[in-house]
Amino acid sequence: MKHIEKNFKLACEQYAQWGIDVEKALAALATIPISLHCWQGDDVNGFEKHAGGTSGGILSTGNYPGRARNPEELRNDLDQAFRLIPGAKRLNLHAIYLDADKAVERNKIEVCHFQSWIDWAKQQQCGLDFNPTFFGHPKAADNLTLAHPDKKIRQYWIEHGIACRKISAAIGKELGKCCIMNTWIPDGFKDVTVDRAGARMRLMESLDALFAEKLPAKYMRDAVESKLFGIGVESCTVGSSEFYLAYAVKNNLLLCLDSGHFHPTEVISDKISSVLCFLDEILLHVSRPVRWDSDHVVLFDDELQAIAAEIVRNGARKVHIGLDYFDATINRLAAWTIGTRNMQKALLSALLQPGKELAALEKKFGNTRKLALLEEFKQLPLGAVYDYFCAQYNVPAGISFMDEIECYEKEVQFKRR
Ligand code: RNT
Ligand code: ZN
Repeated sequence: MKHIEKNFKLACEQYAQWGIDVEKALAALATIPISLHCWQGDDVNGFEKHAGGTSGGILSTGNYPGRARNPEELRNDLDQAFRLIPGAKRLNLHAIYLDADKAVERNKIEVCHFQSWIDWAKQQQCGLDFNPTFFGHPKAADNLTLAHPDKKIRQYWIEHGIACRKISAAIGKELGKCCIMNTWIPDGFKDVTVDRAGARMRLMESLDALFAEKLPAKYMRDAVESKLFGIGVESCTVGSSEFYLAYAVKNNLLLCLDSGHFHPTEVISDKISSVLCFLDEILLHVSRPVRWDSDHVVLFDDELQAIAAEIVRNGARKVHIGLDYFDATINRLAAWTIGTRNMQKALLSALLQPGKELAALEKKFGNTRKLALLEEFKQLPLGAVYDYFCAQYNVPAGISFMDEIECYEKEVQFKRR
């Protein structure tokens, strides 16, 4: 504790030499919530009483012991993760994480099936986000849902989407915190596809029906998420980037940019400022692709720092930050903790940059000094400031969160086998 304060003071002095107010940066960081994705805790299985599991082109690999098997275990794990992550947090739920004692058809789910999550969120004083689940279901077996050629199947999934929007609005109302609902569907084709236009027109019609009812923006907002390809849908993804970009702009929805859903050298950090020219708000799924959309735990790497810098430069309130990865080869709680803390460190690093000075240099073609300054800031003591942020929230600083995780897995998670 003592050394954290000592290092923090030294760090403040170093940043002050560049005119940076560290306290101000920390106060700003504290207001930026990060939405933790519930699905890291159980490898995207969910708690439906019938079938379930992933499919739909996404895949969680690994068999690290201790996966949460029911809502209560998942909430216990989240409680523990929340104790290890400072700052503002939200929880992102998927429809398959319902808490019901019997099987409920997906087009029949209601807010009562999520009451235990709402109660938990109240306890945590955090907001909830929501996702309809269009995968892991017999009616999604063809990897086609809202774009399915069979009208009855399309109708089933439209009804699921509508049910989820109502749930999202009810959640937002009850918590007094707006709930972002993100729609991602797996729809696509494995091989040479001839009627791409037909599939996309069907998707557009289904979405129009799904989003037809206006719901109060105060309680819920809709986002749509594109994708490049998935396992088994390598040749055509109906909800492509161009499709959803146009659909979001036309219908004034949020666009969700997932960092794993683009060509390997294409980055979402460059897209943020482009889409914000046309949309008021966007949603991010911060993930890490390794060779493909592999959903690895988010690292403190160049792209994460670039994403965070763009969020800070474009106004943090316009960008909702969600995480989206699932790694079952390591402790799942550590996966949440490491990824979320990395996101915060990247935001903090951006908040501690001399933004105005850098922009001014760029404007007058002072590119050499700009580059030198950006590189200089890489060696300022960011870690000392982040440790202090943890201490402010009474959260373990540095690597010490791992001691708690190792203790928790021994006492709780490993006993689940
Ligand atoms: C899939 C999308 C989607 C899912 C979650 C579980 O490629 O990224 O966001 O990961 O809805
Ligand atoms: Zn995603």
